[in-house]
Amino acid sequence: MLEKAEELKKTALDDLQGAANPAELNEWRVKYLGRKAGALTQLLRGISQVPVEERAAFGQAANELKNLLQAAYEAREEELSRPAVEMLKTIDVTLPGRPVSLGRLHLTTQTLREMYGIFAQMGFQVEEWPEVETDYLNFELLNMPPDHPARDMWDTFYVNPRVVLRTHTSPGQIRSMRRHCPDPIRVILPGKCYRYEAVTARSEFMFYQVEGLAVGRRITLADLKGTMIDFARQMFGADRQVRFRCSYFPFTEPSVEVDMDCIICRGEGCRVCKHTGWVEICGAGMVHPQVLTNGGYDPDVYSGFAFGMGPERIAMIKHNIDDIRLFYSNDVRFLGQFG
Ligand code: FA5
Repeated sequence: MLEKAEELKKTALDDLQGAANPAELNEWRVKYLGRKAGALTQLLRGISQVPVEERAAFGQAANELKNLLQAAYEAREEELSRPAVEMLKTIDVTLPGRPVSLGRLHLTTQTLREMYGIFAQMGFQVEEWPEVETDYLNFELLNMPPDHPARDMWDTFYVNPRVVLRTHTSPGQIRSMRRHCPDPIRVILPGKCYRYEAVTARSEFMFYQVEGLAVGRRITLADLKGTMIDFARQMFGADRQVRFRCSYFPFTEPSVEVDMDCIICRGEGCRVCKHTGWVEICGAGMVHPQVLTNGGYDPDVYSGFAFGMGPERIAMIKHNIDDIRLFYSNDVRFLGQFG
């Protein structure tokens, strides 16, 4: 038995040198020092086979072996943890941490959310409609039958002869009216629009619009005016001046363009406002009686106003950005400046 103990000592110590990490060290501990099935325990269980006169010597040898293995185990454990301790000494834990770079919301998203917040205070809810739209809704139900000259106002991407990438969010007016009729409506309809037109500093082929629509009894142009003034003052500052210019859209009557005094030059005239003192913020008007009818509302009972704004243009005015192409060219040096 004493030879067995000697043999165990040798293999255990050899094995211990092979344990190269804490997991292997633990395996070693279980294998040799484990209380239930460890090799040392197995050896001690064999004491009954040792002649009585040799038991005391065997017991003492087994005990010494146990202490030796335990000490060897602890020494190896200390040895293995040393590199980590050494490494810790080379780290200056008093240094400030490296900043984690976080993404941020795109300027268009920020602007849209700001607009939603302002219109929500006025009772407008957000509703979204498809970007791929039928020609019927994009044009026909908005008073532009095939070959109507006003279609030229929107250079169109056709998916097929009956389906277009919507050129504006105005078809959402019909969709919302048909959804809510005969209830009163106060909604904003944001989304992407597409136009087959040359990309310039002011125009993209893909851009956002926020359509607004209010339908009910006794809604007048004064309501539209109040809504636009309130929006301009909340978005750009309390002293903003707003003016309405006559315009033409086939789906509104009367139609207007809404301008705001230039926030850069305060009406004096500068490059941003092309020296007019005013910048356009949207197209708008009273919903045409035929469009109300197409949406299911009786124009003798109901009236409504609608507007269509470009959030990129709103952001350009607000942040003095002179080129819309910066929005979607994915240059983080530009995008990182906002928010
Ligand atoms: C329209 O699209 C009308 N549907 C607006 C409307 C709605 C009128 C409801 C009456 C009632 P317009 O083409 O002017 O109108 O576009 C509206 C706004 O979209 C513009 O003022 C501008 O801010 C934005 N916009 C238009 N084209 C572009 C473009 N290519 N790039 C960026 N923004 C654009």
